[in-house]
Amino acid sequence: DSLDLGKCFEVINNLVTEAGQLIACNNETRQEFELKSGDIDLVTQTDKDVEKLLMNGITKHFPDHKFIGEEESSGEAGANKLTDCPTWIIDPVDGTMNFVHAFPHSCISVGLKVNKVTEIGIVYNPILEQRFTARRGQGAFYNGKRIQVSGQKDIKKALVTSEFGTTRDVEKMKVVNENFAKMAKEVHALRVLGSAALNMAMVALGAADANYEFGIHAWDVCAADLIVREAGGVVIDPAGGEFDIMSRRVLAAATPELAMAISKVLTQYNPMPRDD
Ligand code: LIP
Repeated sequence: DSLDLGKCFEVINNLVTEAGQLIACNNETRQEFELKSGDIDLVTQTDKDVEKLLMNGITKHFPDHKFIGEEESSGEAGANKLTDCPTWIIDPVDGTMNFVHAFPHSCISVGLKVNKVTEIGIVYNPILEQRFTARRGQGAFYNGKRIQVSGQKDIKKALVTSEFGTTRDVEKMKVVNENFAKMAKEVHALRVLGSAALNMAMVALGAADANYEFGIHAWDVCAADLIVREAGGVVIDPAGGEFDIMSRRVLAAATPELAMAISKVLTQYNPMPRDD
């Protein structure tokens, strides 16, 4: 029987509103965290609680749906293999470091893939009440209003975002710093705000013109990839090829011209292992 995507959207839109309360209200416990892959890769009880609330809520309505989640992920090779089954790709708190510091720029990021195609994307910052939504073929929205990318083609006039990432690995940091130095010479402005999903949402909104990052995960970018494309933007691999959600590399831009101009400037990096 066919999947009712309208119902899927309604269910997840309500669930992120509910889960958002856990993020917006957790001022007392927000500073407590555990380390994941290293000393700047954090997880809080809120990450776990939000993920549980979303997964339980989805399972109640759609018992046969699958999940790929940031905290759910076992880290085993193949654990995140994407199949044709409806699969919810979830980051319960994207921007956990911001959350821990009360920097009000964190979000829930949820994408739904069916037959490996993203049908629904929601990026929701409950602290500032910023909700970005998209359904495939139906446009992108910010708090219910249709949005569009800036249309910027000129790298010299572009506001570009990226991140330092969640590892201090020496090789990785070398490339990150090299790219910041190179980009700073080319672009109008370079910004580092601490959430991969919100960086891309800002491209969809037309507030930023592009975002790139090496080291992101599928759950950081699944929802925002659809939101950017539905807002008229492009999402590609930083080397210029097709975007691969499991490759841990992303370049989102307002136009293909800008994406290619940035791609040419970037020193490329291939984070290992892949997400799948
Ligand atoms: C992180 C982002 C961070 C980015 C990392 C990672 P987390 O997500 O917020 O800005 O650099 O690649 O995606 O760990 O906070 O969910």
